[in-house]
Amino acid sequence: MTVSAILHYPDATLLKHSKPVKSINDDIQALIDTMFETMYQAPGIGLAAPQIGTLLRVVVIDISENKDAPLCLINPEITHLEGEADYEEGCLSVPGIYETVTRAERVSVIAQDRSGQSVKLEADGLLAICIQHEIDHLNGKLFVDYLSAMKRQRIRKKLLKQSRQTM
Ligand code: GNR
Ligand code: NI
Repeated sequence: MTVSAILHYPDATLLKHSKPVKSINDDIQALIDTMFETMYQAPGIGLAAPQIGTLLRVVVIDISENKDAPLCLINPEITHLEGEADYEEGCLSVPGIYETVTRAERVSVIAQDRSGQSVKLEADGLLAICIQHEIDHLNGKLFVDYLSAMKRQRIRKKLLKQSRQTM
């Protein structure tokens, strides 16, 4: 069992685009295990590989109360977006900051699961929000990118100050 350190905004790795997974080998299985461990320990409802410094298109999610519904999406792609929903979001890479973001209310997603099977998923509510948040991470985008430049700058300064204090 391995838990990784989670990178914090404005770490440059979080702004990079992740590469598709070509083959779901033992290294990818180990990455997925580490991602679940790291997410559950944090605790969070989702985690994308770039948050632990791996620029690959792998996402783990568990929005269940009892943390017994693990969902792993490899190379996820949104095929349909519908409606609009506001939700107060947080991010393990932007600790202590919560702001309202508007996203699609419903999404359809295609991906591979950890056994390499193609899966199609339709989601609404918190799961739809979380899927969009995690796929943004794979594209180097964070929820703070939806906020005003002024708010983002304030958050950036606050987190830079925090990281200096913990060095
Ligand atoms: O744990 C998390 N909670 C959360 C709450 C509202 C909207 C999105 C999220 S995802 C976040 C974990 C995380 O940072 N995933 O990338
Ligand atoms: Ni996040």
